[in-house]
Amino acid sequence: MGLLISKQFKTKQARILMLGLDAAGKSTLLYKLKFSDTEFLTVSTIGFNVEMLERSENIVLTVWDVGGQYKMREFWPYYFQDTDGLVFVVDSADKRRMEDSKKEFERMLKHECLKGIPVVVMANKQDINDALSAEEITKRFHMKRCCSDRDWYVQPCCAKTGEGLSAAIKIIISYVKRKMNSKDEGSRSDIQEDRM
Ligand SMILES: Nc1nc2c(ncn2[C@@H]2O[C@H](COP(=O)(O)OP(=O)(O)OP(=O)(O)O)[C@@H](O)[C@H]2O)c(=O)[nH]1
Ligand SMILES: [Mg+2]
Repeated sequence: MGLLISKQFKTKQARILMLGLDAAGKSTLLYKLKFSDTEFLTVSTIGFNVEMLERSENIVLTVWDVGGQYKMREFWPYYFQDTDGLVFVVDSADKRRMEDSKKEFERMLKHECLKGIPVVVMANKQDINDALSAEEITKRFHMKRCCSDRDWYVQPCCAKTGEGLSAAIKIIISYVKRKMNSKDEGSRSDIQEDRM
């Protein structure tokens, strides 16, 4: 019984994959969450950054921030395996590349490894005057249609000031926990069926 209880409350590890076009604000967002600082960031990411975040008592997030430059995108699938949650960052003020961003988003979701994996889209750079709203990005990305097989949310944010980031992390944690719990229940019922 003691063993059962301690297993149930054991800290979980979740792998979060953060993608989006170059200059969307992924690294800014990661370092704002990790260090509350973004001033030292000056270059585009070649390869990836990875940081561990502890935002909840019983879950630790390992966040992978992979470079979004055109040449880097062909390597994105190498990071897909064992992903528990997706964060897709959009520069809401970059209307010229909104369609590119949507195409990369759709391509990512279609990948077998990411089937059913929850996603939070970060409608970043809301501090810029004519940035598209989260509602507008929800429409342009056809979220209801292309995410019908998973939990999803579009969070307005500003990675520079940190506004909206904690809310997004709370949402991704709740989705990831729900997915993990449903997997646990699935495997428990498999064991029961095997026994019968
Ligand atoms: N105004 C504004 N600028 C932002 C915001 N977030 C990021 N930026 C700026 O956008 C630029 C690109 O940010 P990065 O975090 O390097 O973008 P990235 O998505 O990591 O880009 P890659 O590494 O090339 O994939 C930087 O100049 C940031 O200061 C924001 O919320 N508002
Ligand atoms: Mg970066």
